[in-house]
Amino acid sequence: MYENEVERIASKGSNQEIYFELLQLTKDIMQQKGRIQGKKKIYYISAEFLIGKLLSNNLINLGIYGQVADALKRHGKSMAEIEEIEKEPSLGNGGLGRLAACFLDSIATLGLPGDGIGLNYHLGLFKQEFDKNLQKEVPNPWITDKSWLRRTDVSYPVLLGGNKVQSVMYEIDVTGYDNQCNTLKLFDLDTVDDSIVHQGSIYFDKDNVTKNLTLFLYPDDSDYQGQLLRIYQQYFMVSNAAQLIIDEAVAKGSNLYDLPEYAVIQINDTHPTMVIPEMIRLLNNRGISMDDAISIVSRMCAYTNHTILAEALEKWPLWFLDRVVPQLIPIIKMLDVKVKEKYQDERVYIIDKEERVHMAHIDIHYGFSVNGVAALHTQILEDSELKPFKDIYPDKFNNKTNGITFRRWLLHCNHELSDFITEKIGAGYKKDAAELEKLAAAAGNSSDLKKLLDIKAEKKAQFKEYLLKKEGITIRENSIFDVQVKRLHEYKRQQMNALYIIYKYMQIKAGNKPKTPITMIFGAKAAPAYTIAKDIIHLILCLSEVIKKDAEVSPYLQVVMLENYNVTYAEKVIPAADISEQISLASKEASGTGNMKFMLNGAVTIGTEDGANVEIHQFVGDENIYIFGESSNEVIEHYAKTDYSSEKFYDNDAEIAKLVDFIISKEMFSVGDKKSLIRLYMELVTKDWFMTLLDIKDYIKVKEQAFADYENREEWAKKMLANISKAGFFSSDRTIAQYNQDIWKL
Ligand code: 26Q
Repeated sequence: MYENEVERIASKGSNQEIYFELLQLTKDIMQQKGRIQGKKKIYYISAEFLIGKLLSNNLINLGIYGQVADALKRHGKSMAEIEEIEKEPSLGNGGLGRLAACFLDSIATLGLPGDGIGLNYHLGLFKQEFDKNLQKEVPNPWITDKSWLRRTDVSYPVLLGGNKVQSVMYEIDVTGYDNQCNTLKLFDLDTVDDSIVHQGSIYFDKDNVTKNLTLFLYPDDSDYQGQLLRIYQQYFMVSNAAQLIIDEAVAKGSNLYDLPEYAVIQINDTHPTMVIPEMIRLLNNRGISMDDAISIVSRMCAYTNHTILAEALEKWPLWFLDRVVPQLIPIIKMLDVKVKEKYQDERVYIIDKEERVHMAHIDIHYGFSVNGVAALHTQILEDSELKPFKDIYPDKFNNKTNGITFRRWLLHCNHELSDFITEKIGAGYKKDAAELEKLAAAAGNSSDLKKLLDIKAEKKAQFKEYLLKKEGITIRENSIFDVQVKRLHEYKRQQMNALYIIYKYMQIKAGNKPKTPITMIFGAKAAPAYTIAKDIIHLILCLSEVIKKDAEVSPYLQVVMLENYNVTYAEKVIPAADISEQISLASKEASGTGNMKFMLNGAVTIGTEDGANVEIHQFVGDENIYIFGESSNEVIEHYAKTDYSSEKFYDNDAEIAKLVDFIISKEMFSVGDKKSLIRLYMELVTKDWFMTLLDIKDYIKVKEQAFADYENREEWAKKMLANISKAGFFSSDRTIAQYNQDIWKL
């Protein structure tokens, strides 16, 4: 099928032309494929869908990637060049948004009727540029004339602060792997004015909501600036969602009382929580009593929690909500009164003493399911963070360990490895990831292990080329690639990795040279208002420069901070990694999903017992992972007793002090901003909220062990193999099958 068409397109002159014709062809094929049908449908509502570029992914899922790639090759082109034309839609911050995108792929692949509902941000997450070793944020538009978006004539009235606006719905088709299509529905307003965003700045008039509602995606820390607009966005998203869900159910024959037989809503963190009062309000407007409306909605909504950081749990002041969504206030107050009538425990109230609305509490009381995203995370929710709720509703709580789509994170980004796996165990693992287990037995001999190392070497060489072309940076392809890529956050502890670099620098200076040179690779965006996170980026960039300029050290150690790390960059760097850094303070990383992507691509993890690392550890066993640091229980106890003092570690341990002092050394001041370096130094010595100094020594120890082990190439290849063959559990197909089995019941 499509041979002639593909051939015609591949023979076009410019990459531009080829890309846009392939885009159109792919869209046409998806349109013809037909929708996944069924009485009951899952609506995955999320403020973020970090979908990444779609061309290759869609071609793979449609089963014509190979055909297109071959045709291009015959005409002297490569898929990689064509992909360069596509702009990445960065409609998410990080893990939560990327998870939503992986889930859409798996929902369609499993043939389940399910759509994503979100917002059509005109600018994705800011584009990061480095200037004088500092992060700068630049606007990041992604919508071009021809794109994956399809404008529909679906439109709903939404009340925004007393004014009625009319929405417009766009769609992006989501094709399952070897299956039919679902859609991602993104709502927007025609009145939004892109010209408000001036080049070089992301500041704009925050008051004119109809002009800027969907202009940009909020960064994941809230600087309490422009929060009203964030609430407007959330309400706009869920009001559209609720109207769409009701319309679709009614069209299928629902009398509204039986709505839960037609629709189930997964609430992705608390960002879409207002769908609960909004849905109640809409049903009530259609003549259904309040009590019936509450009962109907409560049987439709399920909530996923993605964080235990208290400061990240959404609590909006009541007067704030009153300004933006006055129509919801009576309903929220009524929901709160019902809770207060039943339970005398302040910790479970929706509206607290200070008149703040706890969004998660609405979800837990008025939804039928609450899940965490990794075993440890769910355990912590049940035992401490949400314990009062667990006591009231023991049966609502459940765990759904995150997963990733193997189509993007193996077949697409590492076809060398997936071809090798197919050769060894057949193609069954592409639809049933559990089959990857077979690889351990099928590929254990020396020549197979050698092949694994060769594939890794090939991916490292490819990445070296990419980096050179993209950023003009040259790295040694024979060095160890040690990679930490994720959002910049103190709890993820990039600063601890930086302290290790200082340690290694000093070691090399003292004559202890590593056998194999080391390349430390970072990629991370810091939220624009998160000062310490930006200071950490500055620290890493300064270290990179100091080391580069030092002729004694630079042959053995190189530090690279990738500019504008995003999904596209992840697809290039993860397959090239030898070592995966997953070093969050135990108890703080809900799950992590990068950890799974690295594992699947044969990197070995250095990590704490946190999030899904715990499960990765259980699967691969002690020999195939490097675990260090205090346990989550110990950490939780430190917080409870407030007995951790970084100052003590600093004062009592000269080796630690030496590392930290280097941040404010004359070497660093010669390339960096004194104020920023001193601020970070002070933070580490006097606060260190995420306990870097607690774990640093243990971290250095296991890292040294990992680098020593790397020298025995065959033994290392066995670790790689163990990681790949145990990765099957972390397929999002498994995760989604469990969501469906336990929660959605489609
Ligand atoms: C909230 C209010 C105002 C503005 C922004 C936000 C906001 C936006 C995004 C708060 C949080 C986020 C993103 C959170 C996130 O990505 N969490 C990650 O979710 C992953 C998927 O479950 C987990 O693997 C990670 O451990 C978790 O950190």
